Amino acid sequence: MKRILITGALGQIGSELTVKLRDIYGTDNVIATDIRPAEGQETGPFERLDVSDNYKMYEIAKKYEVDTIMHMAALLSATAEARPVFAWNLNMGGLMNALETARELNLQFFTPSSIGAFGPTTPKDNTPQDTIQRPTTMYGVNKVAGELLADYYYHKFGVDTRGVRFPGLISYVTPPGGGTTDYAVEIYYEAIKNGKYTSYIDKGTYMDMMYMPDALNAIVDLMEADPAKLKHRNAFNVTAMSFEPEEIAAEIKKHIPTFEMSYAVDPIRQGIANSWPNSIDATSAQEEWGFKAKYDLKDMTVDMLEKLKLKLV
Ligand code: AKB
Repeated sequence: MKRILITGALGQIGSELTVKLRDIYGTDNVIATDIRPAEGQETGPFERLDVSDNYKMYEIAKKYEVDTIMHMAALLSATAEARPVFAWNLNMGGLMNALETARELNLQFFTPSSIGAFGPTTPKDNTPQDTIQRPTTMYGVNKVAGELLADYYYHKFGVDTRGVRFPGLISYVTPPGGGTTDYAVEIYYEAIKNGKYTSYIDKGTYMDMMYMPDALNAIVDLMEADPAKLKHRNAFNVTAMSFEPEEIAAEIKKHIPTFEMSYAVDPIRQGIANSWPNSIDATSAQEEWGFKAKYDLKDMTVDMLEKLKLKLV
């Protein structure tokens, strides 16, 4: 049985991860924290925590006697590009505090990396697990540094650090904010609400994506995996699908035939997307801890539209 502290628990991943972990390990064994107030959304223990406050993070972890920390609080790629100094301080400072808390209290540790850890000189198709990582965004620089730091804490201090490189995550529960892949979430909301969507990512731009239930299973499976089988630990490539805007629009049209797609490309986010892979290779995750995604674009679209209709209409 685990007892887990989550940072960024009101964010896109954190909000659903909290519910999933409470289902598995029990409500009181999952301590949700966020810089924002929960405002009645709490489904169990909740504490306000700014991840740059190392003392408070340590105190909360100690008070609840957790054995695991899942550090989800971070700025996403587009926001980090707009505020690079703030992004460095928050993403790296928060990560260091979480790693230090894990070291001092001997906690198992998870934090997500991203396809953003790759850059324009990385092989674009079927991007290998171990390859060139020279990202050209602040977010990418943070993610590569984070992968290396987590490896360092494992090798130097024996902290049980684990992580994945998430692709764009799609969910009907909590919308993402400030990411480059967010278009693939917005498109479903707009399809239901207005029957049309203007994409800030251009046609022909392929990026990896995954449906949230698969992302949550990946976190749980990796954290439960036999450590003896893990050769990589930090930042396994994981993916479920790769598509470009025309393909997701075509899939939506199968259910909403009048759906219309147009384009107003945002040069900043398009530039970020152009620097990322078209598709990544998840073989190491499959071999080392049995990663497998259930949802492809077709199944995800059916589920997203069904759930959003209930939520929005
Ligand atoms: C983003 O677009 O910034 C994130 C990511 C792929 O890490 N969704």
